[in-house]
Amino acid sequence: MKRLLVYLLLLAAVPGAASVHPGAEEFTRRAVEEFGLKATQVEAVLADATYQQSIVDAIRRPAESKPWHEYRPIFLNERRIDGGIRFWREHAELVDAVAERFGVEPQIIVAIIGVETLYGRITGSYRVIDALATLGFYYPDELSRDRSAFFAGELIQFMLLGQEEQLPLGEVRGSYAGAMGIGQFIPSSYRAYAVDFDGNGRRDLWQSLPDAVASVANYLHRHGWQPGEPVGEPAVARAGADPALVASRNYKPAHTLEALAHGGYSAAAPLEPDRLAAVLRLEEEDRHAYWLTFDNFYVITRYNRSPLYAMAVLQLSEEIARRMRRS
Ligand SMILES: [Ca+2]
Repeated sequence: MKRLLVYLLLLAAVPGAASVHPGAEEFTRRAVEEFGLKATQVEAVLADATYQQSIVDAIRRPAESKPWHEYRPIFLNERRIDGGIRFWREHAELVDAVAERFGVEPQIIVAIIGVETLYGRITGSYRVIDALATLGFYYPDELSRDRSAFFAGELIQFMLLGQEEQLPLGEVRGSYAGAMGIGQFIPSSYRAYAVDFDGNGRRDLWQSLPDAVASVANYLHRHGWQPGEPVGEPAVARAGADPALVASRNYKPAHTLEALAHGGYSAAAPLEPDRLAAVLRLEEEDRHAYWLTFDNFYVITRYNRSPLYAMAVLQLSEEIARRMRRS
């Protein structure tokens, strides 16, 4: 007991108590040397950040690991479709102004906000410092890819963002992965792509709908969105179609439609044979469904790398737009 007390006293005497998280010392050195943060500030954030088992549990079972036929109904349902129509109508002036200004179809902007947060209703209840520290310092070993460095980097970005936007870091809330606000921006994206659209001098992705909606559109615009260009088209795979042409992980279009048709995949819609596309294969209950996806689809995967996510955005946007035209 006495030995423990001495140890605790020693620990308290060590400046910064860098042992709060495994690797915290190296993290702090990097934050200070490479990013110019103050050591005392970094240490205060690390001391405040708390490991959360529920965050580790959540990263172990992301929705994106489901097959398409289970993933689709999470986003393609009446609640989310109706919600999108209501959101668009209620904020039509803003949505249309942003669509025009950034050159992104309004239904795509609405659908992303719908998939991310049910139109701003669910923006996440984890403290962002807990989310990023838990995944940055305690990323579960058994997952195929170790993304701890990514999340530790985002924690540094979050501290920089806090300085720039005067955020009370310990109070900011977001998803289990540290995504924030109506459009769920991770800190590096917030810093790089968030815009102040209401002109009050701050980029506020929680309280300012103009900032949040414009930031989603700006993100897509800056990643190369081309208005009026196709996103994806249902395709038919003939018997013996080349499975090596099916994309995995990277949906950057790499083959011409002509080459894909030669390999067994063709779209029902008439499109230029030299247009580049990727082949997406989706797991339906009893078969595979195929799509040809284009550059704009790839841009949506820059928002969230899962092709299921991008397909949900595409289908939700089309359904919302279809019903808006009808009404
Ligand atoms: Ca603003």
